[in-house]
Formats: sequence, structure tokens, C-alpha cells
Amino acid sequence: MALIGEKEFFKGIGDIKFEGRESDNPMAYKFYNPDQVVAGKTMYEHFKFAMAYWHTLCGIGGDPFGPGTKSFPWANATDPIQMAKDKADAAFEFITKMGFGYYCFHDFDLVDEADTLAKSEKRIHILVDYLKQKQEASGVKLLWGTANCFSNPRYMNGAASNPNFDVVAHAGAQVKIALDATIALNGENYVFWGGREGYMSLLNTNMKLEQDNIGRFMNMAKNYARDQGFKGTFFIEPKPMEPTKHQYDFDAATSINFIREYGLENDFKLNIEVNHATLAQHTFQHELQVAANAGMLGSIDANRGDYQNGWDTDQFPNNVLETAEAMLVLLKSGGLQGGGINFDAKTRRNSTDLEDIFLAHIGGADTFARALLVADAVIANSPYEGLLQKRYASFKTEKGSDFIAGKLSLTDLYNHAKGYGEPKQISGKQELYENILNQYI
Ligand code: XLS
Ligand code: NI
Ligand code: NI
Repeated sequence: MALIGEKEFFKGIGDIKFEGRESDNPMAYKFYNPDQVVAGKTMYEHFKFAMAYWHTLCGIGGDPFGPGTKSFPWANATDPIQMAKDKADAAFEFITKMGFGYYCFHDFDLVDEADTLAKSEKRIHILVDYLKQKQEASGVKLLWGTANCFSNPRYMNGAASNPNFDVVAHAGAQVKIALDATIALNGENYVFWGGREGYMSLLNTNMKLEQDNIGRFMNMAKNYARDQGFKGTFFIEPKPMEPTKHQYDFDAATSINFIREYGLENDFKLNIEVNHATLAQHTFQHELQVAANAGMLGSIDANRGDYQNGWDTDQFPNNVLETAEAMLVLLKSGGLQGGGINFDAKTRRNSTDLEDIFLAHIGGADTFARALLVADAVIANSPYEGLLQKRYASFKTEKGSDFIAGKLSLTDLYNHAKGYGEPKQISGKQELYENILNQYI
């Protein structure tokens, strides 16, 4: 049931319901049926869909060539607290009309930053109290909170990696306040995305010191949150570049190494974003698999990139094939650990109707739902799993399983190979796998 504040912002739009793929109603789900059980869990539980506060309520469409194009009715008040409360009302009206269970925010998405840290903190406290009531009234939960340590000009040389300790400390203060807010709102996770944690030029950069400082900083944040009773998971969100030329959390493999190097592996996992994967020259599926292999597949920032250009276009997901490949990894690795699917995506600059925000999220949710159904059917009904088993069947033979069990030496391999002759040529059958996936779409 929709939670509507004093004013209704999305007038004429009711609760979005599942109507099935035959429906012609643009304001209905065609595939996302929250109650439908797939592979032992409801779709609602598989996905934990979340609205991203920043894109959905704050982003008005500005780009490097022109200002914003969207006039949001929740952004009219001149008093920052009133504006923030209107925005929160719009947030909860939207989330509940969509039938989503979660949201995510940066500290200064909730309310504009003030001119001092103390005043900013006060503003955030007021909003936390307000959001607490909204959560209680609706049952909507906080998937994760984070601190925006990249927009303010003070962070132009980095936040935790800044060469100036005073800026590092300011980032620390901001993270402490954002953690307090996340904990007060029963947030399930906390995210670090290091948009300015990297370098523009190595000539003026002490990379080792900067990375060690981030490691120290994240340990401090973790220790502080645990002392306050935070039970959730921390996520690092890898991204190779943009806005910084080179970011330290380049991709999943790099971030996993960072997590292990600084002793964070019991508390940290990864939040994988589709468009960040492709910017790192990987597929989304690759990044999920790398995270899953390390037991660190925590959460997903859902969007899609543009194959013809090289920046974070943050478009809503609509690529069923790409998402189905991803859902294969998700299902086979047992799902997300603590996180959910956060739509870190924005409607286009020229999508200026309020209903476009609904259409975008409906499309995103349907893409994931359809992909999940495809992946589940491929695993359960197609020859796919059998083919994969067969491809590695040699490790089930006597010698092969001894190898896996660590019982063989290099000399044993030598002796085995000598007795065997030239191994048989075995096709990789890639086209067959691709055809099976397509068949189930
Ligand atoms: C930017 C990131 C950002 C994080 C949260 O590219 O995706 O939105 O998800 O700081
Ligand atoms: Ni993101
Ligand atoms: Ni992004």
C-alpha cells in the first residue's frame, strides 16, 4: 500500500501490480511478480529491489553541456529541512507505489550540506528521525547508506586518500555521521565508493601511502560501526575510473586484494555495478563471478552502459541476455550476501515526465525478473548443467580427483602424461551454450 505524505507527488499513478506479459498496461509489471517462488525463494527475496535516492529524487538531468531539465515538485521549498522532508515524502510514496522494499542514500542526498559540519550533522539528525517514522509506517527498509565524499570541492584531491590529513579527517567525520545515520535507521549494509580515491597523475602521487591510508580509514570505520553495534556488511563498490583518471578500487579482483591486504575480509564484500564492470573492460557476469568465487558477492548496483561510448551512462537495465548471464552466476552462487538490487540508474535528460521514473524502474525490475526466470529454467530444465559437468568430468576420474585432492606431485603429472600420449581434442562448444541460453529467452 502506498504511503502518501501531506502532498501526493505522483498523482494519478497507483500501486504498480504484476499483470503478466500479456498486459498492455505500461504501469504494470510483466515479469516481476514479487510473490512468485523461483528456485526456492520469492522474487521479492531474491532481489530486494531498492530505489537510489540520488538519481531518482536529486538528479535533475544536468550534463557537462547544459543544466538540469527536470523540475521536481519535491524540490520547491526554500527551507532546506522542508525541502528534505518533501523529498522523503516523495521517496516513500515512490518506493511504496512500486512495491519495493528498500532504498539507499548518500548523506547529502537526504538534505543539502550546510556551511559547517556541525550544522550538517544537525540536519541529518532531523531527517533520520523523519525517515524513521516513514520506515515504521511503510515497512520499507534501508538497504545501505553511504557518505558522499566526492562532490564537495574539498575532496578534489581525494577523501581517505587525500594528501592533506585535514581533508582525510573531514572525510572521517562525514563517514562517522553517515554510519550513525545508517545504524539509527537499521541499515542493512554500508557502502564505500571511492570516486576520488585514486590519482589524476602518478607524478604528484604517493600511491603506497594513499592506499595504506584508505586501508587504515576503512578499518577505523569498521571498528567504530562494530562498537556501535552495527551488524551489517560493508561493501566496496569497484569502479576503474570516472571521475578520477585511475581509481584504486579498479575492479572486483583489485578490490578483493585490497580487502585481504588490509585485513577487512571478515567484514567487507563487494557491491558490483553493471556499468562499472564494463568500464573496466569486463562483463557484468565476470565481475559477479570473481566476487562470488571469493565469497564476496554482496550486492548489485543495477544499470547498463552504452556499448558505443566510454562513461557511466547509468541507464536502466533492459538487456535480458546480459542480465540472464548475470542471474546464472547469482543462482549458482547462492544469491547476494546481505545486499540487494539497487537501481543506480537515471532516466535520460529528455525523459522529463514524472511517470518516466516509474516506467524506468518497472522496466528494470522486469528485466531482472525475466532474466531470473531464464537462468532458473536453463539450470533446471536444459542440458546446460550437464554439459558443464561433462566438460570437467576428467577431474572425477581416479587421477583427476587425486589432483584436486592435492595428492599428486609434478612427477606424477609427468608419469601420467608419459603413459597417456597426446590428449584427445575436445570442443569447447561455446555456440551450443549460447544457443541454449537464447532458447530459454
Ligand atoms: C558512481 C557510483 C555511486 C555509488 C554510490 O558511479 O555508482 O553512485 O553507487 O556512491
Ligand atoms: Ni553505484
Ligand atoms: Ni556508477
